[in-house]
Amino acid sequence: MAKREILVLPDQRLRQVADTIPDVDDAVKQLAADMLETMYAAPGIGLAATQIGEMKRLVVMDLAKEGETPDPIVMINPEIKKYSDETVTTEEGCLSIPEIYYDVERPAEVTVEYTDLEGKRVTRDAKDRLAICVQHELDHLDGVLYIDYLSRLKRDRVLKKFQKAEKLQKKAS
Ligand code: K1U
Ligand code: ZN
Repeated sequence: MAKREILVLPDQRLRQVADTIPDVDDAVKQLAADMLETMYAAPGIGLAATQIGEMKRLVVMDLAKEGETPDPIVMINPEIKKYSDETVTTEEGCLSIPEIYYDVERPAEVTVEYTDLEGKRVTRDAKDRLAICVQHELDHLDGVLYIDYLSRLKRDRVLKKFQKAEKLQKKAS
């Protein structure tokens, strides 16, 4: 396994749409293992392949709380099949937009279909934090970030902050 670098805003690779994975081969299994290691090290509760510059439709998650047994979830070619009408507003963060948190309103429950590491197509109903994390991670695969759901004012403020940080970093190196 290997820890990978997480891309940070304004990296434009975060805006690319990921490609479907044709087969669950050893390279996909290795990528999933690297992503889990990267997510646990961050630490985070989810990670999409696009966040490490791999334009593949693969996400990992672990919603187990501190002290609980780890519960890694790997979703290959995930698709949300059903959204609840009921919505919920929760605070979201993103490993590609560090140290920023905003409230986002999303459907409270979703049904997600995905291929697991054994190559089996699985259907899972998600609610609570898992439902929010699934939506956040699947958005990444389509180049969508949670700040896209904020007002233009808030989104532009976040973008400017990271553009400025990138400029300063380039100047220093
Ligand atoms: O996709 C990502 O950038 C990961 C992101 C997932 C996420 C967080 C909140 C709502 C929806 C999706 C994170 O994991 S941010 C870090 C975080 O939430 C966390 C970190 C350590 C312990 C508990 C939570
Ligand atoms: Zn994110």
